[in-house]
Amino acid sequence: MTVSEPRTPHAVSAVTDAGEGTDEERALFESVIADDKRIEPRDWMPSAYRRTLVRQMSQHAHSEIIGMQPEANWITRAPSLKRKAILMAKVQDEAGHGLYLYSATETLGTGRDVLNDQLIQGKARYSSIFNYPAPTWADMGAIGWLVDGAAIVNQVPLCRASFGPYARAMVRICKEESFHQRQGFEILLELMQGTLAQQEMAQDAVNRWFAPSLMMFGPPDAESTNSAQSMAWNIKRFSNDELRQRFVDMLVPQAEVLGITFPDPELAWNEERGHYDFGELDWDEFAEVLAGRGPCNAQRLQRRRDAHNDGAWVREAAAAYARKTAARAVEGAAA
Ligand code: FAQ
Repeated sequence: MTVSEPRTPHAVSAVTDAGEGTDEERALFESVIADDKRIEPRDWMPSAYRRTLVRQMSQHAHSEIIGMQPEANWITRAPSLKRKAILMAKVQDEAGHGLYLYSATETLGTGRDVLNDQLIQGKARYSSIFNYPAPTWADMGAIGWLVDGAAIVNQVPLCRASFGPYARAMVRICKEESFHQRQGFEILLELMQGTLAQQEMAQDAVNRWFAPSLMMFGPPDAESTNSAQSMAWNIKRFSNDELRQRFVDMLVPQAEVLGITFPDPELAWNEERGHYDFGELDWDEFAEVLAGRGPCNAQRLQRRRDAHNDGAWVREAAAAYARKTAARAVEGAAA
């Protein structure tokens, strides 16, 4: 099997709890999945399918929102007006992605207030990658090229996810991520054509973001607890390791254009496999980051909590306005 072909999706049954729903509802759900069609919010679905979607989609939404922080820090320090405008547009796009994804998750019956509470109370996951620092301008290039690059490779197959609102949200998100990746590549290209100090700054940023960006695809397949079921439901189309391999194969020729190297002595073309081999990642580090002990976990969450608290007056004002408008409508109807 090549990595460009989806795996046969039905290694695990689509309906996991035979006690749920009527025979007809279960059969309809099974046939929609088997025919690779879309489940929509009003359709019957197994509660485990709903839970998995809420988990994955909300984690994804949280990642977009927390993911604004490393780059937002650089808006005031971007080296030119052009770079500032581009970076602002990108960070704004990430906020938009978070909003589409929270809205799509709400169609499954879990409100955004609940999801937001889970995030600020530290009970929800978001992507490991956003717990690393971005100390130099070159980090903006490395994030765009590597982080958005990994996001695209992971997310293009999600445009065909079996849940309609998620799949449709992903189409627009992926288009915007392609622009993000290119702007990151272009920042690095400019630095690599600059002074020695600029070249070193670009190389240093890539050295720091390379392995964490490969970890974005999740644990190795053997340790991926959710993959088999998510693939049976046509939510995931490729395994974590398949997508990681695809990403490495895509990056190496791009790195050659940039004149940048990766900090992996085992990275080499394997003629027999038709893919690049690469070294084992530090899965202990990944576990530490997931456990909340990465370099910036505490800082990222605190910043999100502060932003939420700072926004209290906006929520109160909006609620007061809604109450006033509703009361006026009642008065108007009575008059
Ligand atoms: N970080 O069984 P699997 C972006 C957890 S958006 C943290 O393999 P699954 C755009 C996983 O949740 C980036 N946790 O899980 C941007 C599970 O724990 P749970 C976000 C991770 O769901 C760019 C456990 O490990 N993208 O970058 C990670 O089948 C620049 C076992 O793992 C998405 O969310 C991780 N890296 O596969 C924004 C894409 N990996 O929940 C701003 C949608 C795994 O059972 C600036 N999500 N875990 O407690 C997915 O495709 C999947 O959820 C995976 C994980 C592939 C992330």
